[in-house]
This record gives sequence, structure tokens and C-alpha cells, in this order.
Amino acid sequence: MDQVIFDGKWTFFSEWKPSSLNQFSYDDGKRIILRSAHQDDYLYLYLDAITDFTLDKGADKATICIDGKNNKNTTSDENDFCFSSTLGNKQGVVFQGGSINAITGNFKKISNPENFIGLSDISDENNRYTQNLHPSFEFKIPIDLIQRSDNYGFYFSVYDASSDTFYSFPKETIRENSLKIPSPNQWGDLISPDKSLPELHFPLLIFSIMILTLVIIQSKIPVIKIRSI
Ligand SMILES: [Ca+2]
Ligand SMILES: [Ca+2]
Repeated sequence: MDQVIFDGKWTFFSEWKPSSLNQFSYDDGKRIILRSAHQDDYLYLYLDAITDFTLDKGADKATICIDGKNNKNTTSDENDFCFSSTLGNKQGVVFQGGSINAITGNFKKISNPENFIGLSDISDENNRYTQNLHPSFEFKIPIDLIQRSDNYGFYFSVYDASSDTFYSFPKETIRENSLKIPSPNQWGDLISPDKSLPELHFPLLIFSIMILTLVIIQSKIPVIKIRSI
């Protein structure tokens, strides 16, 4: 992941190659690509709106949310974070749960943590999936902020301003408007199957296995697997 050039787009053909691939299709035929990876102290995430051909600068937008404890609360708390990036903007925005403001889903804007990157630009002929111009979003998230885990609560939405539509994971999660982020009990899971994300002290390992087993048993919760490098 050291080779990723953070410019908001798929810069060269092999750029995000060493990362997990998840593809999402929606009822209206639109598609979103997610690439995700963990390396050292960062999560790396790339969202590609490959079927959005309206380049709404300053309006098309991606938001990624991570629940550090994955406690799936009905009201967001302080271990829930969201990272947002708008097409054409070089500086992302970070939100933390636990605020009193229900209009935003109890999230408040916080100052960007050191080394956080969230930015967006127009992907072009160098893109792996399509040469048509479309919005794309690159994120580098410090694990210090969200805490180390092999099992995070996870949600994303990609907004197309022209059609005023949100494309989300999990798909069932309804996002009513730009202000309000859905509560963590509607999010899916982002897991690291090889458990390389936490430092493997033994009690934690057992605990992690228990949590994972629990998740698998309960599981109607959609899961994305992240690749660790
Ligand atoms: Ca790039
Ligand atoms: Ca658009």
C-alpha cells in the first residue's frame, strides 16, 4: 500500500492491487467497487463510483463509518467514526459519534487526526474497471483513532448528487439525507480473517475468536473481509 498515490483516483493500473475487492450492484443498475486493506497502523479504503457519469464536483460524496468496538448501538457513541470525502476536495472531514445532536445521527465534526487522508477526484483511463470518467474516493485511516480490532462495525454510502441517491453498504441501510448518518445497529461488519490487525496477546485472541463465532452464529449481518498486508 506504500505505492498508493493519494490523489483521489485510480492513478495507475496496479495501484490498489494488493487489497480486498468487494463489488456492489444496486436495483437501478448502478455499481460501486470497494477496495480495502490493512497495513501497519492504517486502514486503506478506496471507493469507486464506476457507473456515476455525472461529475458533480463539490456534491458527489462518499462516507465511510467504522465502529471501533462494533457494539452496534442504536445511538452512535464515541467509538464510532465517519470519514467523508467530496468530489474535487483535497481535504476529507471526520465525524465522531456520541454527540447530542440527533439530526446528524449523533455525530459531530472533529478536527482531522494526524496522517488521515480522505480525498476525491475523477478517475479516468487509468482506472482498472472503466475508462469512463467517474468519481472515486481514497481514504487512509489511522488505526490509533478507531482502535485495533479484527472486527469493526462498517458502513459506507456513496452519494450521486445528480440523482440525489445514496448507494450504501449494507444495502438495506436507508440514508434519508446528507446530514443524518444511520445508527451503528444498521451497519455491517469489516473483519480481518487472518486476525493480523490486533496484537495477538493470548486472552485477546480467545476473545476475538469468541466474538467472531458469535458473529457467524448471529450472522445476518453483511460482512466485508479486509486484506492485511
Ligand atoms: Ca490514487
Ligand atoms: Ca454524480
